[in-house]
Amino acid sequence: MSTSFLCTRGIDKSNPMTRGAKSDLKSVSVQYTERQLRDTFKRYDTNRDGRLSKQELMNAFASLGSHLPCWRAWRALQHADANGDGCIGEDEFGDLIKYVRKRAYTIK
Ligand SMILES: [Ca+2]
Ligand SMILES: [Ca+2]
Repeated sequence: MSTSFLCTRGIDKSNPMTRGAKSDLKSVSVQYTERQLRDTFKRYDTNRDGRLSKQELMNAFASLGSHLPCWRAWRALQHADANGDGCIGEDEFGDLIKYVRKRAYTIK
């Protein structure tokens, strides 16, 4: 746990993770912080089993404004479901959030 959660307000303009990715958005927009994304996805664990199913992921992505929540949920599972049970468990949650952060959803 070396990640600092301090100073996460505002837009991270020097994000080294966005190599090659065009992210110059025309309008002023604010990206979700990691904290906000975690809260959002946790909220969509509607059956409270501590894991996010594909359906729950879809609902979460839809709430983030994804145009293709079904496809996005599938991609997120491909990326973060390390043990292949079709859900995002607590161990895999960090990878899920990293994946979502790269998509750079913005608060509307
Ligand atoms: Ca669940
Ligand atoms: Ca899993």
